[in-house]
Amino acid sequence: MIDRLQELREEALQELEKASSVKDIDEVRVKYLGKKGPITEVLRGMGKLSAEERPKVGQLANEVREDIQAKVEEKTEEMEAAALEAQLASERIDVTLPGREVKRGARHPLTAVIEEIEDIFIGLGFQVTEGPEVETDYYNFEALNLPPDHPARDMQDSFYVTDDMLLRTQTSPVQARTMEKHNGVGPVKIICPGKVYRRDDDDATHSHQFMQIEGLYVDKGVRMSDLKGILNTFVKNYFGAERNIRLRPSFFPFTEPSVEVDVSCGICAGEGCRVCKQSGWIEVLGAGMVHPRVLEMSGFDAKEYSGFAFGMGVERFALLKYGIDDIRHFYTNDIRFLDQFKRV
Ligand code: 2U9
Repeated sequence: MIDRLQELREEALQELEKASSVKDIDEVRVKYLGKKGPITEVLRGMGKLSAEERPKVGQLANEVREDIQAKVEEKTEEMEAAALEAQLASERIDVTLPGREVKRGARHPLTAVIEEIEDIFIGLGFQVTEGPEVETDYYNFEALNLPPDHPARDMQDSFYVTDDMLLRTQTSPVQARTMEKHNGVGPVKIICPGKVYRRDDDDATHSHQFMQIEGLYVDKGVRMSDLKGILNTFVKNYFGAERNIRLRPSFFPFTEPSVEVDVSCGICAGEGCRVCKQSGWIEVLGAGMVHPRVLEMSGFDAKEYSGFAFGMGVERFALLKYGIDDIRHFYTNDIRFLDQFKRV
């Protein structure tokens, strides 16, 4: 029995030495020290021994158990320490490495320009209003005093969806709808930014889809001088305090009188250069006093109320501010172009 116990100890210790995982170790422990294991079996046979041999075998059996148990613990600790070492090594952070760049997006330049213009007009008491891009013929043309035979209503110039519906050619229908909702009661003081569509061949200065911002102020006693004051303040805020405006007579079906608004050239300060084609002025806006017929059609009494309206192309404002030479850059989404607006 003594030989058998010593053999078992040798075997167990050898197997533990070979064990390569905590699971292996546990299997060896169960195999030798478990209730059905060989050592327990040896102890069960001790009844057959003489009184002299029994304590010796019992003592040795305890020693063997303790030796195996000690080795199990030693190996387990070793394994756990090695596993921890491996984990620490794999998770090591090199704090001296340079940081990874966080990719940052940028507002699209047209969005940046729209938001800047909105902020200026909000500061002047206007509210931002939006409306549908697919419009009825009524709101897009008729309510704006564009007679049925007006060239702008030509199928060749607009994108018609049905006989009566089209992609809006200007944001003016939003103003007409807003006036209608006011039921003839002022004030209406809004700006309407958004996409508009016209059948055009795309080139450096034209696009079949572009952005407009239009404004409308209707109340009792609104005058041309109010229009001039608001546009002067707006232009100085957007382009710079040193810039001036001038108004030239023009014609639009929805305003009477109508004007074209120029801003003094920022390159030559009015002296004349290539940018302003030697004139010292750059055309930036159309505007005028809302035609009485337009007021009436949207439910306002033109004897009581008057108003001014204006319109501008957002791309043009962006081109002028950032010195961009081709409107198509705004729509081709070349990342090298867009990246330049990260700080805008
Ligand atoms: C209502 C009444 C009047 C809006 C106006 C202009 C003049 C104008 C152009 C500028 C460049 C369009 O983008 S562009 O091609 N716009 O010249 N727009 S007055 O007048 C309105 C609008 C709505 C109810």
